[in-house]
Amino acid sequence: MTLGKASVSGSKRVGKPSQGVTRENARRAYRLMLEARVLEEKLAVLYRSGKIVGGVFLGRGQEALSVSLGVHLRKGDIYAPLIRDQAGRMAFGDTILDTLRTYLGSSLGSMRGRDGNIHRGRPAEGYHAMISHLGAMVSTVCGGLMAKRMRGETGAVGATCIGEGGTSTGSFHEGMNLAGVEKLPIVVVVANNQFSYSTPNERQFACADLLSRAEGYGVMGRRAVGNDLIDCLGVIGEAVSSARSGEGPQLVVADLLRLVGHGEHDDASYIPEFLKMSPLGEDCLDLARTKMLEIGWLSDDEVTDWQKIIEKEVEENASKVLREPAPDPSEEDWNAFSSLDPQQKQHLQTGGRQ
Ligand SMILES: Cc1ncc(C[n+]2csc(CCOP(=O)(O)OP(=O)(O)O)c2C)c(N)n1
Ligand SMILES: [Mg+2]
Repeated sequence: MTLGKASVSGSKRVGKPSQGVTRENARRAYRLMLEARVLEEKLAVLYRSGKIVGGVFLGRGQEALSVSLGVHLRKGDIYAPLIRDQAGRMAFGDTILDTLRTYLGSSLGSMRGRDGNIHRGRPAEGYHAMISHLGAMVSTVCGGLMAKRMRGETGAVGATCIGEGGTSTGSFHEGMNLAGVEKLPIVVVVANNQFSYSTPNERQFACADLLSRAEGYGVMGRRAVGNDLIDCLGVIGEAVSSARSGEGPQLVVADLLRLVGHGEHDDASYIPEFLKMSPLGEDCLDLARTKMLEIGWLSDDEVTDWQKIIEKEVEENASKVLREPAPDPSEEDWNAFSSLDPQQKQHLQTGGRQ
């Protein structure tokens, strides 16, 4: 299938590793998916026990897609994750410890206890802090890439993920249009989980297929099977390497289902049973494990060991963070940035006076 300026692929690639799918990165991706799943299960427990103030939004069912973008990025790239991207975040270097510190409001975390969940980032490292207003992150990635271009830096890719509902916003359109006009090396992954909170797709957009939007923006469009790790790794790997080699923006659309509510406060009772029972409703972790066992890229013993190691790490970190200090208003400098280098800090404290 051809859309935009390139051919579109959604074919299964099990047993036929393509660029972007190797035993090594599939194993790394699977382990990161497992880490994200176990960590998010703990976050849900902490939320229900009243230890987390604010919303908890999980990526259960979307880990394969999310991690596939994260594992193809490297140092120097820009990554702007969205609410269901714990797996991608971890692939880009986020840690179990810092995630827990952010959710539990520890002053020792990268957000110094000022954010309660998903707006954490390390802008200096290309890890953009999420803006809640949907669609806005396409523009921040475009801005980061334009800055690199103006500084003469080459070889970097910018990437972000968005839900299908977010593609209905004006910001998404403006960002995609800018990316297309400037031929920026950006990869935008649309996680089409069929619902925007409780609004189904037929109330969200009128085009038959979100992928057809790629043509309108003049960018390459690709389709991935959203809950199939091997397919996602292959399709997104190709998208990232096309963007990196100067072929311009890439729009990847992947169908899947979130296997939880919009947030932990939502029971998702509006998702019909037939969708849950359809291939979209299959758990990407189960699918990945079955396929990787089949082709000999994983063993049952390894999965059991990894699970135990991760559970221990999550439990130990949670106990430690629960004992860490909350922010102290009297010690707060109230600067807008979560982390400042010493020079920035001095500049802000002295108002630029030496
Ligand atoms: C511009 C804007 N409108 C509304 C919201 C509130 N909101 C946050 S997430 C969400 C649903 C988003 O749906 P979708 O983009 O499909 O992503 P999903 O939650 O399904 O992963 C809404 C309406 C927002 N953050 N920004
Ligand atoms: Mg959605």
